[in-house]
Amino acid sequence: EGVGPQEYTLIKMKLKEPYPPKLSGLKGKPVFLVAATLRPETMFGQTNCWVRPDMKYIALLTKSGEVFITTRRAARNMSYQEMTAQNGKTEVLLELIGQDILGCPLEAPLTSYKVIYSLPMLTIKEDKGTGVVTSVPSDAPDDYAALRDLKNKPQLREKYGIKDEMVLPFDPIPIIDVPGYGNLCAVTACDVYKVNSQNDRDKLTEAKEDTYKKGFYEGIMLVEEYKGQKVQDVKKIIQARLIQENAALLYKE
Ligand code: A2H
Repeated sequence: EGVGPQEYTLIKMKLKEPYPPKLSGLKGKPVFLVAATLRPETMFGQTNCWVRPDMKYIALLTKSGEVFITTRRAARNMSYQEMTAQNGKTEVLLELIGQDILGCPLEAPLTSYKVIYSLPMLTIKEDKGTGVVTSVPSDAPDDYAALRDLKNKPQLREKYGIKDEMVLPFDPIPIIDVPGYGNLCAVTACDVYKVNSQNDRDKLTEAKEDTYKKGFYEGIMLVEEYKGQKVQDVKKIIQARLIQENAALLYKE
């Protein structure tokens, strides 16, 4: 990929108790699904979290005593970035697969939905970020396509044990205006590039590149606190705010 390391914002999404059976041994401990994002300023628009049902994850003990759900690969990177209990060593509390943590209620920072759910996305890569992805369907074409698939396909929900109420009430939230593309630019882009499902990889790549550039260079914030400000000008400010509120961390790979 790129030349130097890529810096991500790790968003902490708090798992609500009671935990699913596989995680019952973690009862009483603070557990977070942690998602690597390039767009911290879009966290106002989170509608759900994505995990890949067949992918392996671990529960990692961090030095602050919190438990992070992530891939082993990312946990290793975290240990070099002084996030784990003993510097340089990863303390693994348990191993699981995505299926074990699907349909779980979560509290995520900044979004107007009080509780969101972990849902299946089949295109998550094992060698990027934490393997957990936060979903912002207003501004990320991949997220919009995958959420629309789940909304339109009852059999897909059924296959993964996802209840209607974890998906159907969650609509994209207008958080950024892109002149000419409107206030739900991922929805517009999926339309323009004729994306039919999350498996339309080539079209999604085009839609993603287009919206990513437009969002960054031309996007104007719509959310109350940052209304009228450019995405470029508030991105770092919102990232710093999330970190300061202990809702996020910096992570490189
Ligand atoms: B982004 P890059 Cl609003 N597999 O966050 C697939 N996708 C992954 C991933 C994985 N293992 N880990 C992270 N990602 C996603 C927000 C967002 C993102 C918006 C718009 C565009 C966008 C909300 N989802 O990314 O290959 C995460 O989604 C477009 C590039 O390192 C992360 O940021 O460039 C982004 O891909 C990192 O991808």
